[in-house]
Amino acid sequence: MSGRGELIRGFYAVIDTAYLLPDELSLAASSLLKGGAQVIQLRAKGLGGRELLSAAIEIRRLAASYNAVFIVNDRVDIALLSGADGVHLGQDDIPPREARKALGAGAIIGLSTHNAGEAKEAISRGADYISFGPVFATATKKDAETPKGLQALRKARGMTSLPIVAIGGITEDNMGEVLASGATAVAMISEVLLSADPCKKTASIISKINPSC
Ligand code: TZP
Ligand code: MG
Repeated sequence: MSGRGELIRGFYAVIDTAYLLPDELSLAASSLLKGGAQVIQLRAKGLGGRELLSAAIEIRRLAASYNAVFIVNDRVDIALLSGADGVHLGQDDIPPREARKALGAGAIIGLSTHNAGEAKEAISRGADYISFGPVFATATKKDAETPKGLQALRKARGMTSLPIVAIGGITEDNMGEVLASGATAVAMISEVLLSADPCKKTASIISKINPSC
């Protein structure tokens, strides 16, 4: 393993147009970064290239100022043009090896997986980390597969040495059992973006993952 995915651990923050308007994206990113997020993904299904690029450039700038990793969901072109640290790809998106040709050897490339077989082949497909899910039921991703559960997460853990970002229905309350089941990081969208104070919510999640004493 190359180790490019080593920075993907703990809390994996996602800024998502499922809950935010385009002009709310950078303020939300700034709240989560202020709360201590060390990894931030921009997930903006359906946003046009022009608006998406402008949000990505702004979030790239914010993430850099907090020394955080910035990942763009789906779009290799937007990752390249915004100077992101990497891209997160679905099973049917541009293959990781092709994405690396565009983004360079140092890019962090994530691949979505949903079962042990996909987790197993992710290294040979050139991924630096995988996501696994949905672990639990989610209302955020309308076309999400049926929930996989913690047993399937443990099985995926046994199939790969890559960092695993667990996603789907994860909350501050259930993240402990998700991490105990082998996840390297937990991604939460609605739990944070729909909370009364996303900055404080992020800080609280992070303090539970990395207790300071
Ligand atoms: N992929 C699998 S589930 C999901 C994605 C993008 C959505 C997770 O959102 P939430 O609100 O944390 O359940
Ligand atoms: Mg995708």
